[in-house]
Amino acid sequence: MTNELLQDLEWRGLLYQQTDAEGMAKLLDEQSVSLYCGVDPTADSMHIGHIVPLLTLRRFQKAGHRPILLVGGATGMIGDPSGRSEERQLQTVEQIDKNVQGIRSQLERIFEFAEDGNGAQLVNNRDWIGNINTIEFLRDYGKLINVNYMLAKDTIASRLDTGISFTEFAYTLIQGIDYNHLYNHYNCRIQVGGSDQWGNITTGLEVIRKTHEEETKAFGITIPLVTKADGTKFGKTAGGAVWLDAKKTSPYEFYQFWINAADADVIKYLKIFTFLSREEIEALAVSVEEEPHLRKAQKALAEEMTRLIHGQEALEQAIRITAALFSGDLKALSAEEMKDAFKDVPSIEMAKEDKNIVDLLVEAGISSSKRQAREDVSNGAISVNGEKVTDLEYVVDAKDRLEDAFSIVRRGKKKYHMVKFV
Ligand code: 629
Repeated sequence: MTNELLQDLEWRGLLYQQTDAEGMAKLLDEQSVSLYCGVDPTADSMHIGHIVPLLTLRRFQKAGHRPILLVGGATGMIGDPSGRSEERQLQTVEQIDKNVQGIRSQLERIFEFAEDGNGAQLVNNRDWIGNINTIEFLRDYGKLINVNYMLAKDTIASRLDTGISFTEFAYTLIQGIDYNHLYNHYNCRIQVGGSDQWGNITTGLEVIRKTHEEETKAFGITIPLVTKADGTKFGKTAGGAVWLDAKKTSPYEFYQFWINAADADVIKYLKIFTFLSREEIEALAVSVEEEPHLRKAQKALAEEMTRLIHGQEALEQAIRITAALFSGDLKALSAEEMKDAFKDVPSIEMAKEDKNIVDLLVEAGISSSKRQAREDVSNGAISVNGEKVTDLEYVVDAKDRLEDAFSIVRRGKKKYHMVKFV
């Protein structure tokens, strides 16, 4: 393979299946092309599992090709059965429209859009799928695809035992119509997706082939599933998926997710998710080998990713929270940052009234008895909002209630509690 872009994708481990590797390499050598990837609006935010093919599209864009981002306003009405063992719950149109908005705004942050050159373009398949009526669908498209051909697809075959509705069965054909539409109207030549999309991508190529008399030149590639060395599922934390929406996963949590990557995984993630060069990543690989305690690779990964998704300011905030938690010096943090940093620590509700520190420690269950509480305070083991409290007569009052609602109490080196005043 000589094509530079494809060589880079190969090195990054981003190529899984290809419909025609040679043909695509030749095409990319010859000209700049349009290519697409679709996202269904099943939630109002994407999560990090969605971005691998999208970032791959960005790599194509940096090499001079034109990305088309498709939001599935129509396909989202049905739901892709790929990789699912059960029928999906239909969503309301209102919900889907809301989700389309959310996804669109996230795509706008990852890509640069422009009507000309190789600027990214955003399309919604409801704009064309929504205009096809039932008879047209069955006559113009249904006839192109044999049921046997569809039954042989992994995602459908694997559902035959548990059952699949006609609706979900037909999904792959709708995605196929999309590719054909983009091939005809945008001269789109490549569809990219995760490995679960192989069946849908090849259906599209089938539709294109069958609706054109001349020889067609369209391709499909899939990207491998991101795996973890310890065998657990990538992209999940105790709190669930890692979302791009800052309201669902705060930039600090997002930063923490990446910084916690295992040594055995971090170089692979740098290759898949960042735009750092091969030289930079290889230098970081040496660092993981020779000075793993510095966690340089993890820091680079967390910085690149947080900056990409949330911007420089949010990255700096995440670094500030991380440093404050590490040193125990909370005074540098705003109330907002405190809330974010301590989202997962045990929280206790108490009545909003002024309270002696010893009583508070006992009542909140932070110290096991009054005697213990006195000892803790005298020993200097207790701090409120990062300020050490050694006076047994200290009263926790309005000045200690951040946003008039909570205080962070620390006992010992690392045991944090959030006391919520209600
Ligand atoms: C119409 C819809 C198209 C082309 C694609 C689509 C969406 C596709 C799908 N994709 C997943 C999704 O939306 O369901 N049928 O959640 C998801 N995708 C990103 C990757 C994926 C895939 O957005 O392709 O493999 C996850 O990594 O599951 O004309």
